[in-house]
Amino acid sequence: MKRRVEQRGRFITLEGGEGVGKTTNLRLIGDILARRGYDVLVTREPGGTTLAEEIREVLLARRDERVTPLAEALLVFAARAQHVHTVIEPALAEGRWVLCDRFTDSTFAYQSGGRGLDVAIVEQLAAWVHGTRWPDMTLYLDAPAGTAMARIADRDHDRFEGEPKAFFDRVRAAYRERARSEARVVEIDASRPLADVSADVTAAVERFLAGVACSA
Ligand code: Z5A
Repeated sequence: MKRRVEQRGRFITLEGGEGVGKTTNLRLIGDILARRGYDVLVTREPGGTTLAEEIREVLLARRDERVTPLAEALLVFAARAQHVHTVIEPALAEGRWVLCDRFTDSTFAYQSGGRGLDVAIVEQLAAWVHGTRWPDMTLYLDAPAGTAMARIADRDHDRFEGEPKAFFDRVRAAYRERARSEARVVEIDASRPLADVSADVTAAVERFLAGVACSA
């Protein structure tokens, strides 16, 4: 496959609660882009570098000590600072397309919506860590907490997955609020069968690619 020469890369993120199908659909998008000849980097948050993956383990480990919402947010943004500056920005500068499983919308949803941290603190940290860098498109996969949790019921629960349903209801409400207020966010009903969800994901990516072609 001949590689496309693009003037700049694009940054696409997938968001949503646990088990909604982010990882599954990220693979699908990666395949669509690769077939079109784009040079794709697939990554995730928290994570994407050795240090950031270590911070991820700290964040997800179940522990007796209560982790404050601010400490949690600072850990998330420490991982993000490393990831953005050593992986995401260099890849975009080379014209690569970056597909990322979660980004700062997750922090608004989990640390602010779920934990109750002041939105202004998340906004400040985001401005500090990644400035004006925001995804070009975000696909938000929406499903009621119970639906998605049932899909991952058989695996060991990390510190987040052990939270009560009310926590995930707040996370979902915060996501939906962001989906309404941010033009880059495309909301997809992920409570339906995977084939239907993936068809909508494919259509959204095709629309985005058409827009990129028009602006070239
Ligand atoms: N976190 C945070 O608090 N703040 C932040 O800023 C960031 C993250 C960035 C780890 O994230 C935790 O980090 C996360 C929030 C916190 N908390 N939790 N929990 P993660 O992304 O690694 O965790 P996750 O959301 O739990 O990932 P996941 O379980 O891999 O979910 P997923 O990627 O959305 O789902 P999947 O692996 O693609 O699918 C799960 C299963 O469902 C699988 O068997 C699929 O085949 C199946 N599936 C998928 N779609 C469907 C449909 N439509 N129907 C039926 N079955 C389906």
